[in-house]
Amino acid sequence: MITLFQFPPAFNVPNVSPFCLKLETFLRLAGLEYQIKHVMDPRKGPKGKLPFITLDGKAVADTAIIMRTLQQYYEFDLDAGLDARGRGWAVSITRLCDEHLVPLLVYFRWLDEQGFRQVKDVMLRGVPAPLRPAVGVMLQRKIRGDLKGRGLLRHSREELLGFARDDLEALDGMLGDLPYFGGAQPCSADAATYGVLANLILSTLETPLNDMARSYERLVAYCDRMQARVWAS
Ligand SMILES: N[C@@H](CCC(=O)N[C@@H](CS)C(=O)NCC(=O)O)C(=O)O
Repeated sequence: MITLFQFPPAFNVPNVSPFCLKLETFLRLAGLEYQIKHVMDPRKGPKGKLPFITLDGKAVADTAIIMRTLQQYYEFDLDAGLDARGRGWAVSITRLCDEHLVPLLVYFRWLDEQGFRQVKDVMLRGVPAPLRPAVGVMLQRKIRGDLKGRGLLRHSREELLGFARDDLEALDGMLGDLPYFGGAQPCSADAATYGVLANLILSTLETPLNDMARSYERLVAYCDRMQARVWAS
């Protein structure tokens, strides 16, 4: 039995965390049964991050490792329909989302004033109200450290938006007129792209990055298509 430990839904998307949404989308695409346990504190995970799963009682962390573990355990391959080039694209698209576009999303949620105003109460709802301002500052300090470590905070807000535009242009171009990043059928990269794009396009959050993502008509249509296919029930 798979138990998925993740944040609860918020902002009109099944998960406010692109990584949690990526993994649950993968589970649904694979047709695997799972139960969910909501957690608000990533430090409860074996690697200090969410999501993580338990598979027959054993904890596994990190979406890439979880996806690989499940594919080996249940003997399937979500990318079976892809040739070597397609597999290469799938890894590249996933890395673009996980390692670049998601950190930009984090910046515009947590460190940019407009985003932080909207996320702080929702994301800190598990924290007693009097402690929320101090915990908010603590989280912002941690996130600033993480994004500084990635080199992102050496750039101005406008330059970060420029990087985000490059990422969205790349995704829009790679999708082209295909229904999914996997082609006629979704592949593993669709889990990663939906995880972050739904959080930019379908989420009720208003940030300059969310606005920018919503200006890509094909990506908006893609999110609607994925939502109808994977999340309708
Ligand atoms: N590489 C990890 C990233 C997971 C991740 O960064 N999760 C975020 C939530 S979206 C988290 O738990 N952050 C807490 C932290 O970094 O301390 C994966 O693919 O699962």
